[in-house]
Amino acid sequence: MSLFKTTTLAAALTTGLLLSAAAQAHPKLITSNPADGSNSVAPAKIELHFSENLTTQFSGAKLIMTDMPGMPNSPMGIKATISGSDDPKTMVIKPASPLSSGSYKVEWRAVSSDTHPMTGNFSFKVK
Ligand SMILES: [Cu+2]
Repeated sequence: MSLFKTTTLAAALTTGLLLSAAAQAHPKLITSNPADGSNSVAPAKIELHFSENLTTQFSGAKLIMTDMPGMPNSPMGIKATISGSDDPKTMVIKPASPLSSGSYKVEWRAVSSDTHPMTGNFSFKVK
């Protein structure tokens, strides 16, 4: 009984360690500028700061305008350049032309050294 419990606990600890090691290799979005839920003047660029160094050739993002004044729920892709940065944990989205007033969503895909793609999104508004 007590031996079984010890074994189970050891297995659980090992699994926990493996999971946390894998989780550490998976890029998570820490912050962005503009921030999720923000409402500000049009940014010249959007910066995404991740928890891990990005493998830029497999990472990317889509910028979508989700609402514009008078036209709710009319998603439209926005032309933008996606690139890395001097900081290997940062992804930069540069819209081809200034963002007009409306609501935007960024759908990101981030790949780090272990090649597993992580995805997520956040939204912001431009006044
Ligand atoms: Cu992984």
